[in-house]
Amino acid sequence: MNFAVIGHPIRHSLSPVMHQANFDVGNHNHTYIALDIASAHFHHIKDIVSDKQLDGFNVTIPYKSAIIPFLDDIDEMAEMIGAVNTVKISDGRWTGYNTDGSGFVESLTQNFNLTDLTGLNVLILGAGGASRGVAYALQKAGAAVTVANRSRHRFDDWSFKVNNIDLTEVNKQVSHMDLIINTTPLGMTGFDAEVICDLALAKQSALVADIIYTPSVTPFLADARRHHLETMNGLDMFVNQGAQSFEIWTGLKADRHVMRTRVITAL
Ligand code: SKM
Repeated sequence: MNFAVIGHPIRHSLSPVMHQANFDVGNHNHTYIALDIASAHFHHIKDIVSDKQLDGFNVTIPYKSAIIPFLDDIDEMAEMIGAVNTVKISDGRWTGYNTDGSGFVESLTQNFNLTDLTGLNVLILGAGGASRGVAYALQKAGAAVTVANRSRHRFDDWSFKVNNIDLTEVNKQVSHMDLIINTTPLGMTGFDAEVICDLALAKQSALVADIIYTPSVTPFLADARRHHLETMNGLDMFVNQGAQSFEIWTGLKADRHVMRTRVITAL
């Protein structure tokens, strides 16, 4: 089978090496390429995909919403999030899924041993596309989610309800949060390193996550560690979203361990 990741730019993507590692260990003869499509050509997506004879593909920035009008079907989670990162092609029909949020939720079990999220108080910093996926998946799993953003307008086009607050309110809410997640690009290599939440106010049992994995310890996670809080970065979310895509495409279990090791080597 043939797969790809579609985005622009796409050179930085670790999806091809990560998926190849899983194909190798499973003795699969599949291919996985990175396809850079400039926005002026995105409307040719159907022809590009059929030319490459793809059986499925991942979608990354900036096309996670733009792909939706080209789909024949969309899974409930992807529809609510308003973003698709996985497309499965079967008998010519395109079905869209979102594995980013569910990949994040899966990583909570792996890193924090968190299985039952019912009633968990979660604070999410940032209201971009990634935040939407993480917020919806957590809410669906039973967590009580609060999302903080500098501009409240960002919530206008969310298709599900979430408790939303202004960033200036964050420090009043931190003390009763069980899980605090950064989904802003702050702290990513090449971005501002500002920490926008005072973790000195967090309870001692609070878990702190960042969806960034370069650097592996963001200033936010370093701050959490200084306050002796348990932390996790975005590496497992990335691995899990890819593993879940493979599982949607093939119905087979992906080898997360091999995929993770390959990504760490590439980093
Ligand atoms: O959602 C994922 C996407 O499936 C692949 C990706 C990448 O290759 O960098 C990043 C995320 O957007």
